This record gives sequence, C-alpha cells and structure tokens, in this order.
Amino acid sequence: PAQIHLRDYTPWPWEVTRTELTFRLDPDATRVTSRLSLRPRPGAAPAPFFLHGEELALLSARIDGIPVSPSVTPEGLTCAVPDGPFTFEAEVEIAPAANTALEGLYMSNGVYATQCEAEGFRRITYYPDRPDVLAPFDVRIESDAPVLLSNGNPGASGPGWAEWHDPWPKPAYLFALVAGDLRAVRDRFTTRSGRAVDLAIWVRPGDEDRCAWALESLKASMRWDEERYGREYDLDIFNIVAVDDFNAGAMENKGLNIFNSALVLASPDTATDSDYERIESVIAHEYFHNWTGNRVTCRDWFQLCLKEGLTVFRDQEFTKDLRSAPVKRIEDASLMRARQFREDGGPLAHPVRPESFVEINNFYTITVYEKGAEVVGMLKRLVGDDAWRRGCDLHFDRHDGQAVTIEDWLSVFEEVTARDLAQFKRWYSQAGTPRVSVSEEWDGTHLTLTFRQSTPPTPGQPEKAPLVIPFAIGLLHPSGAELLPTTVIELTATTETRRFDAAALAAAKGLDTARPVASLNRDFSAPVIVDRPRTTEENAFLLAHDTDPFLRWDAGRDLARAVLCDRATGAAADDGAYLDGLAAVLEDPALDPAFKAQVLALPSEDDIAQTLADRGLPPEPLEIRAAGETQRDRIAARLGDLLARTHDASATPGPYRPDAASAGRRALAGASLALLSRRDGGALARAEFAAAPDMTRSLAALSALLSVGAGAAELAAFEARWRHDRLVMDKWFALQVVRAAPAEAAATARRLIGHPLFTWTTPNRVRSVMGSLAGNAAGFHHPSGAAYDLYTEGLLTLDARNPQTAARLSTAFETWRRYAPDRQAAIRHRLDRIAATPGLSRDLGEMVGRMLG
Ligand code: BAL
Ligand code: ZN
Repeated sequence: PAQIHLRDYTPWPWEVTRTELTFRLDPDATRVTSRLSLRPRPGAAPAPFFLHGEELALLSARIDGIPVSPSVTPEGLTCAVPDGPFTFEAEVEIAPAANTALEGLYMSNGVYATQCEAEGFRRITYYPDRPDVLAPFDVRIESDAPVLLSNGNPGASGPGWAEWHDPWPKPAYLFALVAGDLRAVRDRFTTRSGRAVDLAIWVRPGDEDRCAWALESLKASMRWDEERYGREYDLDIFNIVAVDDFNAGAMENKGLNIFNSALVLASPDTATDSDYERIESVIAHEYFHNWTGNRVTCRDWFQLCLKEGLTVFRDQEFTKDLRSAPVKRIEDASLMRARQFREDGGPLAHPVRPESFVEINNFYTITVYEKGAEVVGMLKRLVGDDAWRRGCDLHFDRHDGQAVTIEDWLSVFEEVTARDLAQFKRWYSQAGTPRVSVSEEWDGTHLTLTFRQSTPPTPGQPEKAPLVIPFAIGLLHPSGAELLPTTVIELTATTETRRFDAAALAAAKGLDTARPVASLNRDFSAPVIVDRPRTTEENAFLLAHDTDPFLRWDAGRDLARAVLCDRATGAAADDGAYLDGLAAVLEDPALDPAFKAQVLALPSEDDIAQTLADRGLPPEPLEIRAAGETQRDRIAARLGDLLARTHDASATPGPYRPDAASAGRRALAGASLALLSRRDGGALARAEFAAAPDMTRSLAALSALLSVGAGAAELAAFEARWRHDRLVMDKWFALQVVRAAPAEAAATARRLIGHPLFTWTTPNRVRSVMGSLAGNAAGFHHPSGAAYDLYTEGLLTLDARNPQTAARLSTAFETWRRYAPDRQAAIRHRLDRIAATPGLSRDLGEMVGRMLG
C-alpha cells in the first residue's frame, strides 16, 4: 500500500460552497443523496476532478442536473467537469448494519451512528474527504426512528423526517448523524454573552439516570473555556450521544459529539472514581475541540497534533483547575513514561508531526496526543502565561474558519514574543525521547551543573539535532530548606553549564555552607529521561523534603524501582530506605490522600522491564512479577499497622460524592486494602466487598481478593448481579484477566472469549479481554507462548471485522526487541504469521510491517 507524504501536500483545486445531503435510512440499503456546490479555487492548477469514495454503490450522478457516468475505482470517482462553478449530485447506497469496522455510517444496538474522523466520510458518499475542504452542511434525514440528529441547529421536521443546518463551514470528518430510539437528559447553559444553549445527552432508554455527571462536566467545561480562553459556544444546541460500539473514546463532531457510552454514563453503583474523572476530562476534551479542532482545523492529517496535542493540553489544565494539579501532573507524567517513552523508543516511534503514513488511523497515538500536549506545555512555559494567552487569542482570530499547520500555530507565538521558534519546532519533527545527563561539580561554595542532551536514533531518523528544553530545577540545603526555588533553565546546546553560588544562597537564609541536593526536571517540565542516577540517600532526602510534589513522588518511585530491579535480577535488595520513606509519607497529615495513593503504588511491570532493558539486561517478566509480589508482601508485613490505620482514616462515610478529595481518600483506602489483604488472606476485602456502597469500593475489594488468589465466590456474585449491564461487565471481564496468575492468564482470557457475553463486534468488550491480557505482562509473556498464540488468533479474528481496533491492539508486541533471543524469536514468529495472512487490512498490515522493521 502507498505511503502518503507530508511533502506532497497540494490544496484541492475546487472549493465546496455548500453541501446538501439527504439520508433515507435503512439497515441494509441506506440511500444517500448528495448535492455539492463547487467552484474552482482561484489560482488552482488544472487537475482531474476526483472524489473519495469506498464501499459505495453508485446509483446515479449528475453535473448541473445532467446525468454523467464517472469512472469509479475502489478509492473514488473521477469525472470531467466544467471550468466554472457547477453542482455535482450523486446517489449512493450503503449498508450500515453490515459495517463492523465502525467507520462511516454503522449501527449499534439498533441506533444509526457515524464515525468520520479520519477518513470515514468516504464510506458515506463521494466527497473531497480531506480536512482542508470546508463547507456549510444542510442535512435531511428520513427514517421512522424517533430521534434524528445531525450537526448544527435543528431545522424543519415532521413525522419520519428532520432537517439540520450547520452554518459553520466544516470538513467532512466532523460530520455526524444519529438516528434511533434514544432518550434525552436535558439542561441549559447561558454563555457569558447571554446566548441560551440547549444541552442534551442522548442515551438508550433506561440509561437516563446515568447522565448527571456528564452534564455537570459539560457545563463546567463550557464555563472554563470562557474564563480561561475567552471561547464561547456558537450554536443553539449541543448534543452528546452515547453509543456502545465505538472504536475510540469519543468524537468532537460539530454540535453533535458521539461518545463511547463508557465515557458518558456514570452512577455511583456502576462507575468508579477513575471513570468519573475520565468522563469529566473527555467531555471537556471533546467540548474544547469546538475551538481547537473545529473552528480552527488541520490542513492535512500530518497536522493532527495541532488539534490533539493542544486539546489534550487544555483538558489537562481543566483537570488541574478542578482537581489536584500535582496529582494530575503525576498521572500525566506516569502515562508518558509508561506508554509514550515505550512507543518513542521502539519500532513504532514517530514524530509528534509524522511525515508519512499508510493508514492515518494508525497515528492517533500517545505520541501525537500526549507528547503533543507536552510540547504545547513546554511552549507555554517558554513564552510565559501572558504571551501564551495573547498567542492563543491571535491564533483563534487569525485562523477562524481555516485549516492550518504547525507553522501557522508557531508563527503567532513568534509574533507576540518576537522570539525565534525554529529550534523549538524540532519537537514536532524529531522522534525519540531525549536524554539529559547531568553531572555535578562542588568546589566548596559553588555547584556547577553540566547538562548534556542527546536523542537516540529512531526509525528513519538516524541523526538528531539539539532541542530547546525548558528544564526546571531547584536546589535544597541538606537541612531540607530550599536554597533555589524552581528555576527554568533553557537548554539549547548539546552541552550547557550553569554555576550556582550555593554558599551565598545558604547565607541569605542563615544556613551554613554545604553541598546542596539538586532537584531536576521539576514538575516534569520537559518529557525527557534525566540521566543522573540518584543515590538511595538522595532519593530518600528528596522524597522527604522536596517542595515539588512531582519530584517527591518521583524520588519514591526511584527507590521502588531500584529495589524491584535488584529483586528481578537476583541481586541483593535493600528496601529499608524505601519502606521508611513510605511510612513517613503515610504518616504525614499535610499530604493529600490522592498523592499518598500515588506514592504507595509500585512502578508498573513494564516500567521495570524498560529500566532493565535500558541497562542492557533482557527483562524476564516472571521474575519482575515475583519481585513485585515479594515487595508487596514486605510492605504489608512492615507497614501493616500503619496501613490499617491509613485505611480506616480514609473512610468516606455518607453518600458517594465524585469530588477529587473524596476520590483521593477512596484511592488511598483501596491501595491500603490491597496490601492488607496480603496479611489477612483477604478477610477485610471480603467484608468490604459484601458491604460495598458503590462500584469504586466493590471493585477495589474484588481486585484485592483476586490479587491474593481468592475471590471466586465474589466474582460469581458480581457476575450474577451485573450480567445485564454491559459497562460493568466490561470491568468483570477485564479484572479477571489483569489479576490472573501468569500461567493462567491465557487460559482465563480464552475461557472469557467463550463466555456468552463476549463478542468481537463491541470494541469495549474486546479490549476488556485482549487489552487486559496485554496489560498482564507476566501472563502475556509467559514462556508457554499460550498468550502469544491467543493474542495472534484474536488479532486476526478482529482484523476481519474491525481493522482499526485490531491495529491498535497489535501494539502489545511493540516491545519485542527488548527481550532475550528466545522470546524475541517467539514473538517474531507470531508477527510473521500475521504479516503472511492473506487479506490482512491496511491498518494491521502497516503496524506489523513497522514492528518487524
Ligand atoms: N478526534 C478524535 C477523538 C478525539 O481526540 O477527541
Ligand atoms: Zn481530541
């Protein structure tokens, strides 16, 4: 299949001044009539008139009302057209019920729904399906379904039909249509300029009582975007629809967001604290796209990070404002290290703005989204809050209604700051995680820090140039006092040196002169690996004294990582400082329970595997699992009484409330319970499960039980109670696989695939088994190879139905080269088998090809 390159971009030679669509809905034979008003783009070079179209049956076509016979291929149609303005009309037939790929128009539980980003619209009708072609849309839907929705504002309607008009020009990827038997939960929002907006969340009958949180989150998002960015909503109505079958989390279609139901529906009985937090942030993310993505969109798909990195950054800011900023920063940094560094260091590494692709769906990645957000965060740090806001205002003013590039985005900041961002732009074009190694020299009064940056080669990019790295540091006196408060150093050259007069800094505080401890990359100010191994003493000191919460957590994490790596490699492990540090954190009444819960969690098995691989030691997943188990036993044995007190003190009596403070207490109670279960065989967890007042505590107790090999009766009781509830059952499927012992993980997953409620057609259910199997590292990599086989079979089964989700899940194999030769050979064998399968999708084919390199 062909590679598409950024360098080949050319604008489309025509403009669409209006798009009119009529849908006559039918599960097996939907008729779509389109009427496009077109005119040549001024100055465009002559080119054949081509419209994208895939899996469409073309029934008729007309130009200016006269029938024509376009030449049709599997990718689209071409046709001779007049030199001046003209109309192109087509009638096509499509079959939504047979669409299991969930791209274009499909059906989920009898409801018609669409997913057009990135290139799904071409499965609906013939169209210039590219983000730089924008048009106002008029849509008419004919169907006996009781609810008929599309983008924009509602127009006329009658029995069996409804019209919608979207005045804001948009690309086809933002088109949406929904039709079915749905119920609305409604509210209203008045914008700061006084415009009344109707809000509605549309759900399946029976789900109405699970919409309150999403509505609250939506109103909070609308208010926040007005206050923080001066951005108001711009239509009379904002609709959100929940559907069960959805490839991703949600989609920001103009005025008609479509969500995976798992990211809308919440009640205390059925959703956990993490679900509540995630719903809040995804509702915000999709809403924020109304300006960053919809009003200002991307010129081409290489610019995806323009809208995604920026919108993730905005949703992160929103969560920080509503909840705990330090805890959110720890969560985001953990995700970067656990998942993005892994992508950036493996065969799938690509720049935040890729330069070529085969299938754009394969580039909705953690690099584009989360590293893209980190790059935006660094830009804000470098230009400062004031210039940041002025630059954003200028971006919105200048580019409203346009499809633009990263160059356009950066140029507004160059303009408001008179700063040259050419070197900064390398963050968008250069893949790989930079390393900053730091060496120290102490002469008795001055501390000299030398920073050396380097970025390892990545596929297609053997050479790397230095980046602009905003590196936040602080200095601490050995007494624990802060000598140098957080200071951002801009690293631009390969090697840079900074000298600090520690004696003067100490004297100013009335302290004696002593070698300070450096606190590096505070607040995770840059998404880099800091190469400056800290001693156990330094980590213990920073965990106890740093003023930067991220660094405190990071120091604790380093202590745990060192102990686990030692255990996993058979070296003598000394966990004294780690256990003392944990005890001090738990005892500290000034610390936020959510922060304590973060410190109490061990690094993931993947984190340890990556750390060992970085040291040139092939990781052994079973040894890593055993190291974690031993360490948890030791924490429970040594801190058991403190954990029991922590657990009891974290109780949240009274009705469930999803606020951050209550959720933090439940997180700490849950983490303590899991460790306490190692002492009491699950007695306390069993009691808590029986009395659990909400899903957060029910699931925490069940998880604790399964972790110690108990919980069979509770698992059965959970299933009996929740069998009818697809979202809760996803948790039931997932937990068993995640918590399965290594030798049993594949068999557990295989058994669940045979469960009557398992289906390959609902991505959430597939992820709950397959994704969870990949997440159980010791089970996935068990030497029997049983999980590799099951996973390979699963990917192939799924690929025949849903290539996009199959391709995403295939990333479970991306780390294969970090393992010992026998395991590498075992995984390679499975990748080869997938690659050799006839009829493999373009999506999965590209991913496997890149992994095999
Ligand atoms: N645009 C795809 C879904 C999202 O990132 O919001
Ligand atoms: Zn997004």
